[in-house]
Amino acid sequence: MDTLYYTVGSGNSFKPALVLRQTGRSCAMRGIDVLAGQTRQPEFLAINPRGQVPYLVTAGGVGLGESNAIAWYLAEGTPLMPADPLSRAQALQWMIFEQTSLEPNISPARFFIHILPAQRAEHAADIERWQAAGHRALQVLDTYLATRQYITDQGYSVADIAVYGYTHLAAEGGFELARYPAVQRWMERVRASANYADVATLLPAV
Ligand SMILES: N[C@@H](CCC(=O)N[C@@H](CS)C(=O)NCC(=O)O)C(=O)O
Repeated sequence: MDTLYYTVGSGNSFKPALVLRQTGRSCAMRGIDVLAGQTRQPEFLAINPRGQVPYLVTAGGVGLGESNAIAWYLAEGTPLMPADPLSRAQALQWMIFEQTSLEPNISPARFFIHILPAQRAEHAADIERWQAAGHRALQVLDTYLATRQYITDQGYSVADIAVYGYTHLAAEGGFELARYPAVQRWMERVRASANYADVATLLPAV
């Protein structure tokens, strides 16, 4: 059986976990305590030398990192994977946008506001910068979603899950999502998808 290493509360770990849930694939789940430094310990570095979660080890012993790559792999051959070449390319386009414009801004702002608030003051300038860049990315997403239901032309897919991963946690990073009505309507559609479950349910505390 595959094994997914995850950490509690993480938008990145949430993505493959939701794909697993919505495809019904079975997978062993192993919680790693990032705040306690477990990703930097020799036991975990022997599994993933990059020291990050999520990380998938397949039943055949092959390791796979990067949340969107793991989600993509798990979605292959299921209704969550767009079938036609253009929709697959659209999915990749927005999954790369997620990793380059949304996640790098929403995730650290959320980390120092919501997860480690004791360090918020010393990162105030960074938080301001992350929020400004994150808002620009959310505006791009809102404009895109204003005229469509889902990320690709083929309906709900792995790309929606990837983009939703941190977008739906953005309020915890100080982002006012009321500014993005199309994003809000799309998030409602994601939450209404079959077998949806939230972060707390999918990523139990270690
Ligand atoms: N681009 C990576 C980012 C993964 C990442 O930043 N993981 C964090 C938790 S959300 C982590 O493992 N941090 C622990 C560390 O860097 O030691 C992905 O999408 O999977």
